[in-house]
Amino acid sequence: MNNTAYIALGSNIGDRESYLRQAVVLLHQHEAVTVTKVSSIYETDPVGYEAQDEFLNMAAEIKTSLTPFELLDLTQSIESELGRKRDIRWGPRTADLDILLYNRENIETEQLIVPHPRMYERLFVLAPLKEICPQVENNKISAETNQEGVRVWKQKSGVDEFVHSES
Ligand code: A4P
Ligand code: MG
Repeated sequence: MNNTAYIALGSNIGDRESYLRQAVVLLHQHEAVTVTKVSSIYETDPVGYEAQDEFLNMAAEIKTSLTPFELLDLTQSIESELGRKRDIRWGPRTADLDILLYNRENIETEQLIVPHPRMYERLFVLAPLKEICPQVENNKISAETNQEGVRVWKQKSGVDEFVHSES
């Protein structure tokens, strides 16, 4: 478990908070992953496609012995496990998990790009990430980062609390 990675989580259909919690539980349940920090949950206006509902977004810090590509397999299998419960083709997804950072590695392949290419333009990624990741400083939230459309929806807690809290 000697690698540190940060994952962005987003959901904009169904019980959004429940999907975020389930995704964190599924990450943590993997034998090679420990979730060490979770951010607050933010409610955010959709970026990109306008005709969709508001998102809940958050970030999680993990320790892992998985390689970046193994981690991508895991995040994609969690997305499909949670997505399978709904059947909206082309619709917004129940759970989106993006790998933001993996140690300080730079990876550029067709399958995986780390740091995530659009993270520094997106306040819905940076606001939660900044709470839990010392690498991300305020000065990285640049003039190009749109400051609007991102509000704290539920305050940060510990991982155990986050996973067990029902409300
Ligand atoms: N991929 C490459 N690098 C990575 C990485 N670091 N992490 C590849 C995860 N995947 C990575 O992703 C498409 C492909 O990207 C994968 O097959 C993988 O090999 P996807 O998750 O299947 O598709 P996507 O999420 O629709 O595409 P993308 O480009 O990740 O979309 P975005 O940019 O994440 O946009 N507005 C708000 N407020 N909040 C949101 O969370 N999310 C989106 C999705 C749009 N607007 C939003 C939000
Ligand atoms: Mg994605």
